Amino acid sequence: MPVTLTAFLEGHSDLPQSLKTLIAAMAETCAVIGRTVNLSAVNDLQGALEQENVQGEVQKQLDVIANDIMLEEARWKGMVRGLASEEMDDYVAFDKGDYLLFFDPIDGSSNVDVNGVVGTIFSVLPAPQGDLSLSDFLRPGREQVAAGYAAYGPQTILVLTVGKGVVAFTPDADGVWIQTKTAMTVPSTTREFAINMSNHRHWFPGIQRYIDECVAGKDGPRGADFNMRWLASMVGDVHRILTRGGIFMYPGDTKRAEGKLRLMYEANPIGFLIEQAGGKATNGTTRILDLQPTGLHQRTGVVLGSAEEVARVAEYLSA
Ligand code: AHM
Ligand code: MG
Repeated sequence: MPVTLTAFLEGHSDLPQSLKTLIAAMAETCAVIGRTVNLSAVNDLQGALEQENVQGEVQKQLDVIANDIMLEEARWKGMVRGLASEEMDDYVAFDKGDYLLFFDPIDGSSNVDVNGVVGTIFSVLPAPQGDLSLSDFLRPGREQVAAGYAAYGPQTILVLTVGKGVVAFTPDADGVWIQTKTAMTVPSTTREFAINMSNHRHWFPGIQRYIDECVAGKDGPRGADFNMRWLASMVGDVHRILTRGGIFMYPGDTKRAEGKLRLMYEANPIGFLIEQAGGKATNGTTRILDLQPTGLHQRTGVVLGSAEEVARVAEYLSA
């Protein structure tokens, strides 16, 4: 008998009902975004808009549409007291709700027009009492109570943690989310890395050393051949690592010391998932979930995946 998302949540008697309702609403919201992505060519929703987000990045039509879908659903369910999105300048506060919600509505959006994997990433923290101010949102990732992503690839898949391991669900023919993975784990060793190699000349020496040793193969200092994969979609690359291991890096470098990826919308939720699967997630040296945010749209270097390889990168960076 397949386990549905509803049954999975009901089985967690220690989780507050409000968090279960929020996760169920998130799954439905991701299903709507997934269908919108799926139909984006016929509905002429691909391509860029003539506008930039708060971080100076050109927005795709789907970035804005998916953000609107997330806003509508979160408000409608009344579970979320405040939310912040990669695609909005400022946070939004609501009258009631027990949680703060952070999200990247379409991660990897440069992939939309080429039919590559994109996804939605989300992070849930407890909301404080009283009126919200910016400082209420600047909570470290270790305070997350749930996080996950939906990947819209050959299959739509929802990957979730509530702090008790990592599980995944896929919609069946009737749109019911069925559990398709239990206890996803990241092996501690790997022979596969993911990084945008075109940035090699900008990397700090520790990253260059790590990758150069991988590329040197079995005749190099690692004595083993390594494989490389790069989807330009964090959810896609992370999904592979949660499935068969690997290391993913988007480090700070000499061109952009603070890195590219966003702490609150990308690094924290993915870091929580990776740790729950037995891997490590750092900014190169410091645990992602311990970073104290100073701004909603703060960026961070990201090095995550198989624990032994992440530790080796940290060692090289601090040498
Ligand atoms: P986005 O949220 O604007 O799509 O940017 C994040 C994405 C990640 O999914 C991916 O790992 C990275 O940017 C790819 O960057 P690059 O184009 O430099 O390879
Ligand atoms: Mg993103």
